[in-house]
Amino acid sequence: MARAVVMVWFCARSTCSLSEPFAFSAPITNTRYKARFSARLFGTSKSKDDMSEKEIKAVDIRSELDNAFDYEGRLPSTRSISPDFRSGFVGIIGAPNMGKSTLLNALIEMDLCVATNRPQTTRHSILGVLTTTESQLCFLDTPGVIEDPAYKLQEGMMEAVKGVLKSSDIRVIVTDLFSTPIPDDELFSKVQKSQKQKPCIVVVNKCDLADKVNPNAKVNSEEGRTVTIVDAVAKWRGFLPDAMAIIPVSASNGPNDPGVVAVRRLLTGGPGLPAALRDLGRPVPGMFAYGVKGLTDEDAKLMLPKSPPLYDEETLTDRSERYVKKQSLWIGLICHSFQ
Ligand SMILES: Nc1nc2c(ncn2[C@@H]2O[C@H](COP(=O)(O)OP(=O)(O)OP(=O)(O)O)[C@@H](O)[C@H]2O)c(=O)[nH]1
Ligand SMILES: [Mg+2]
Repeated sequence: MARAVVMVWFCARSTCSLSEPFAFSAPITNTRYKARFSARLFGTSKSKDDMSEKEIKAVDIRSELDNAFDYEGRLPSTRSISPDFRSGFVGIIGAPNMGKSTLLNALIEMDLCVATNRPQTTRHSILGVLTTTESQLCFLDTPGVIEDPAYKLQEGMMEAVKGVLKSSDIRVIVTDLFSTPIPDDELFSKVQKSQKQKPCIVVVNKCDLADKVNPNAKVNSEEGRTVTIVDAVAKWRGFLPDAMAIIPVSASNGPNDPGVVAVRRLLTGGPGLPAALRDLGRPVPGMFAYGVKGLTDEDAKLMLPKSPPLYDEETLTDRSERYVKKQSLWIGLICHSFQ
């Protein structure tokens, strides 16, 4: 219905512009053109009695459009929203192959993004929406950050990451048990510099592998690498002292992994964040910022701004149903071929 109204609106616009060409005396900017065009077309200063049938039709279509869409063309929610409702964008950022897409799928409990062991599987940012009764998280999965983009596609991918870094209200930095940031990485230093202004949490992923590596391997390991959860958390606390939390996670265990549950509750502002953190086992030193012993639902709520939902509560992604089906097929094929 909304699409049909838009079509009619465009037709009305083009008919008017063809039949009533403008006689502008001076070159005008696109903005001025639009302002004069819409003033002429919709004639806000005119009463309906002075309008032609075509103008009245245009005004009616415009008010129908205004009623159909909320700000920025998004569909308004039909349910009543509490004034304490929170919503915002959560950027999922990290080096290639850390498990960003696996984490997003686990957080929203949906196979939205393809996750493979091939680095740079994700090529553009993908939106996944999680709506609860009190908040809406708009997750943005991003391509893995690389130091020196070698070709145009990679440059574009890094631009996508920069965009997400800038526009997200919360940053989730995903690393794995073994990795530390690339020294002098431009994007990571941006995160470091703004960690006081923009809430950030670190996910130390692939913790299931902790039992499979020799803890003494760190003695001979190359500089910066960690192999235990304790070391990884301590190291990341050193890089990001103001990070709200550093959570050990095994994203490939799915939506009910205790780490995934803790991250979800932290981002939604509870309920039940302290219990979820307790379920992680004995607190690892450095999980919380210096001097902080634990986090409450109220602490977590401060991360997201108070705002009505940005998307209709039925929205799960900005991708089409066809895209999601294709992803599931891909995931199925990949799992099958590696069995
Ligand atoms: N063992 C283990 N493997 C994981 C975990 N999470 C993800 N993986 C695997 O790590 C690989 C990379 O996962 P992705 O989710 O595609 O990683 P990504 O960060 O999105 O990668 P890019 O999109 O290429 O940047 C896949 O083979 C996943 O199955 C985990 O918790 N444990
Ligand atoms: Mg990915």
